[in-house]
Amino acid sequence: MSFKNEYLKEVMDRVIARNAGEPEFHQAVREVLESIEPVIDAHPEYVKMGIVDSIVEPERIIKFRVPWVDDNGKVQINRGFRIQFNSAIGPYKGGLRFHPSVYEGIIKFLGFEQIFKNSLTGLPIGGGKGGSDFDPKGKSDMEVMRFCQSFMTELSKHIGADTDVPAGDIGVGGREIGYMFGQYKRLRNEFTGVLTGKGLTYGGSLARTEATGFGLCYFVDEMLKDNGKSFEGQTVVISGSGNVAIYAAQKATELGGKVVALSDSNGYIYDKNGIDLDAVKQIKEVERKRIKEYLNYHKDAQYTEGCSGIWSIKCDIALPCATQNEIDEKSAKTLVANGCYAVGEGANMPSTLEATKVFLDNGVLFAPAKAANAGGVATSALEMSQNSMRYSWTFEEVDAKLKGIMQNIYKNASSAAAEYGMKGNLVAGANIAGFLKVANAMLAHGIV
Ligand code: NDP
Ligand code: 2IT
Repeated sequence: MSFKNEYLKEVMDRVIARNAGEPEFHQAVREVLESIEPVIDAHPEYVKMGIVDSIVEPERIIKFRVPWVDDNGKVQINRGFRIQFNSAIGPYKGGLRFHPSVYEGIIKFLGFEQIFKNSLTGLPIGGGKGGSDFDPKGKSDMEVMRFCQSFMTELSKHIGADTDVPAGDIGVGGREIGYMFGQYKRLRNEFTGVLTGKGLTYGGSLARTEATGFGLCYFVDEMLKDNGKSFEGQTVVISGSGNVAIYAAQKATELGGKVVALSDSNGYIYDKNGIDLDAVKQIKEVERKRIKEYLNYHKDAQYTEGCSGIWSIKCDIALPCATQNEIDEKSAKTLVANGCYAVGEGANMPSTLEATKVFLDNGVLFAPAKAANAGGVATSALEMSQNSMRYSWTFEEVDAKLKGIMQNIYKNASSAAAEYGMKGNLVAGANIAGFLKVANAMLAHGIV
């Protein structure tokens, strides 16, 4: 796709030249810049003050060596990253990803997305992201602990409850957050809300574990209702079987949907009777095993190797909750051909630009990641509030706030789309609504 606005085209070209070899970052920037074209046309002050040039350039990139000793006494070296992308509306906020595919371009794309997502929550949080190419799979608890301690030894110099507050993402859950929090507390001799997603015994928020998946379903439910539909009686396919996928499956089921498939990076399971989530939680959360083990619980379910085949299962609603670019143009066309009429993105950027176009061109109700998965970080911000107050809300209180936030994001994204002449296009609406708040804060701060 090309830009009609010459200035945006120049910004895009500069981003590609300056961030060579980082296609995921280019993709994330392209989607936002295309969406905000009518805003830029209408607001010359953003161009004059260099707002778009600034917003695509991280405020700070921290990159460091992470040495640790494995169970055989051998020294291992990984790379650590924290990208503090934008602090116009609050302290940097965003997760840490531990996965072998992590490199600077992945963290940059995630950090960039986080700016707009966090803005959409309506809460005072800026955008950041971090992680490492460390692979927690197959490591012992003690190896994971030593890695997390080493990672935090460096990261602790750059974060703080009012500066930058990391959380989880792929490969980083309660266990990792606990080890990192323990190390931060020891190094700094302070007990503050420097990380979110903490355990409930040491400052975590009720409903944070469930928040991204629940929030995704609250958002999709809102979108369905606005179009005269609901989850009731619908067949739902969900990719992934991690934190986001499990709680999306739980809420989709509570709302009356039938979830028939889940996956991991090896393959996917199909259970025509509806997935047994207790079995999945036992396999994934307790035993940390592969989704294939589901067959030991349900002999009549089917397992297929390879993850992209999951999109060939006939469904009404698809919720990609694994990773970036997991739905390409071909998978999108298959979903549409099989009658899928709604897609809610739980993962970050799970649809390629081409796949997104297929959904939008075919009138699929499409809930884009920035808006639809913002419930996780929103609840992280609620955890920060509770930590500041030294107080905890009940599960019901946090869940009700989360639901209200997701309904508000839907309202704001759909009205921004309508205001700029793209009614029903939530990709454009979310990007525009997220951008405006940050851009106006940046204007107010002057050139900084
Ligand atoms: P988890 O680590 O808990 O689970 C990730 C799941 O996705 C696993 O089933 C994993 O399979 C699968 N997966 C990961 N990478 C790949 C890959 N390259 N190919 C195929 N499958 C893959 O992570 P989360 O559930 O927390 O995160 C899932 C997505 O949601 C990510 O895109 C994340 O950025 C996004 N997200 C997470 C939020 C949160 O609060 N946790 C908030 C908002 C978005 P396997 O076990 O085989 O690796
Ligand atoms: O992508 C995301 O929004 C997250 N991984 C959650 C970030 C957070 O700070 O809770």
